[in-house]
Amino acid sequence: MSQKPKSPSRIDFPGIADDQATVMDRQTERVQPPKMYRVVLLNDDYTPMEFVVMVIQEYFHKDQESATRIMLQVHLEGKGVCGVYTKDVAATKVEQVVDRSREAGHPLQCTMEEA
Ligand code: TYC
Repeated sequence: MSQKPKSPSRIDFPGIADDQATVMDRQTERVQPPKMYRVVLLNDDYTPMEFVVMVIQEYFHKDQESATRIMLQVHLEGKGVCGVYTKDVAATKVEQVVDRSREAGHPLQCTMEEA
């Protein structure tokens, strides 16, 4: 058999005649960039500064200088952004930071907010 293959730009839907088919608007087919989320540390009076710097280095891949700058921003202004990620990645970071802090006996708070 040497049938010409169907054009890839058309799809047959069983039971729907061609003249009843609705074609999606081109724009609605476009993939949207994912929403992004800031992972934020909050200040408290008890978590040691060195622990916060270590957390920022370990989970957000900052060098000592950037980590110290972010920690001081949180300490002086109440909160600071450690990074911006897709939803799942941000949620995982929040969980890891909170778990690590509780294991160490510190009340450090970490949250995410839509960017
Ligand atoms: N304020 C804390 C202290 O004086 C340090 C600290 C910084 C705590 C940042 C939390 O997210 C934080 N030991």
